[in-house]
Amino acid sequence: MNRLRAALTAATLLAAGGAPARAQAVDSVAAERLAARRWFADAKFGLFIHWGVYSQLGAGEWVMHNRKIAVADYEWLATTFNPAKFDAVAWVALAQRAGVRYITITSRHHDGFSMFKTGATRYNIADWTPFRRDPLHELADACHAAGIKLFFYYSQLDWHHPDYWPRGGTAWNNGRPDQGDWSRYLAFMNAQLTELLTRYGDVGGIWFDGMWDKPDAPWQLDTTYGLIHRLQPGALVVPNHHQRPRPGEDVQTFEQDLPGANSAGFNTSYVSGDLPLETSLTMNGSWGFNITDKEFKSVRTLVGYLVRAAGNGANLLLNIGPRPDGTISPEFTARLDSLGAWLAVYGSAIYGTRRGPVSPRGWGATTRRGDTVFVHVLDWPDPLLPLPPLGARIRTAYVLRGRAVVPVVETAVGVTLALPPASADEPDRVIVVVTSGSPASNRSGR
Ligand code: JFZ
Repeated sequence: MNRLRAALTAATLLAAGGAPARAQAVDSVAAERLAARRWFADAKFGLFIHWGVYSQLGAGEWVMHNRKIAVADYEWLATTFNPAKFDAVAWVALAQRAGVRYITITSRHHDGFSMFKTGATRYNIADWTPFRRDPLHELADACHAAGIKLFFYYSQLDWHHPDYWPRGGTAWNNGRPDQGDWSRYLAFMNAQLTELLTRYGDVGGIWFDGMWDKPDAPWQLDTTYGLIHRLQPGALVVPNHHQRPRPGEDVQTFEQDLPGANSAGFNTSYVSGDLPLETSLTMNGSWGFNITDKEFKSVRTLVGYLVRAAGNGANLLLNIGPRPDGTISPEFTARLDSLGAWLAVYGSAIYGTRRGPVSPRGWGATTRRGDTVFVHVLDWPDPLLPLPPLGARIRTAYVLRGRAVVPVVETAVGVTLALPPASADEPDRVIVVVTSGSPASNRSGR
């Protein structure tokens, strides 16, 4: 039945001169969502925030599982959570300085503790802790004032809720009853998602995680995705399930990997041809605050990830793990400030681009906007850079920083650029190549 429908859609598109690969993007997806997907593909850079009760132990967001903490003990820990220095306006000011277009924050992680005021459980920051405030509400207000979109990370896996039953692959004997009502759990999640999509103004989307704990459970995704799209037609569903995208989903996200690379071992090598893409990345080795993890990536490495993500047509969702008092450690803020300073000069080669005519290489990557191709040279020792044909004649080429003309040799077999000298303060030499027409190898859509 689905296959018949797909075949008919493809046939219609072919008759109309369209490409069958784009069938999913145009197949019954509301105009608001298609526009939101384009906005997302233009955005290119987001800030991921992992913050919760676990931050207090300074050992990452999986500490409840890793240390086999009992539900009752973790519940006590939650009663002491009081991030008195939390300042949503300061967080958003940092995000703005960094040049991110959106923030994705943990509304509820696997520990099951809700970081927002909810009527679905008392186990939430406003009702369970001395803090009493709703930090997500404050963050939503600050984001809206600054023109930054807010996405909510939402865990489908829950190590606390009694109705998360039967339990999944990460379960341990933590004091929960050996019974539960799965349909009640689904109703609980849908009730919370309804709150998140009706009380916080315009939401960028929901970033789902944890389904992989019980991949074959009856998640009833159609119901949940339908609810989201009904409540906010422009909200995107971003699933971190490490599988091929399903109907109702809007973005394919890759964890700790560029699209298709799968060095982490749990991503899929399949890359969607029509959905926008995203790569989530830790700045050190941890998502939640980890007090001993000092393995911070250098600014040069982070610029490289942003550029290679863009060269793959993907956004970079770069993570910070704020401290339990609500402050953000200087290792994070310094790197975000440096990335913002870099984007202030080179942002035109990142924002609003799609992947370029030459797929990412060892030396770097290409992006493009309209007739302009940006050649990002990250690592190349020689004065000349040979490229395959760009698919359109070159009108002019120049160095983005300083605008010096770049000599170009164009032949039938390719293009050679004469590069400016590398310098220690420039992680990415960007050559702006203006062509006389949209390069043939461009894909539209994402
Ligand atoms: C998931 C979360 O578990 C993690 O805490 C963090 O929020 C990250 C962004 O997303 O990470 C995963 C998910 C699945 C696997 C590994 C890490 N897996 O299946 O091996």
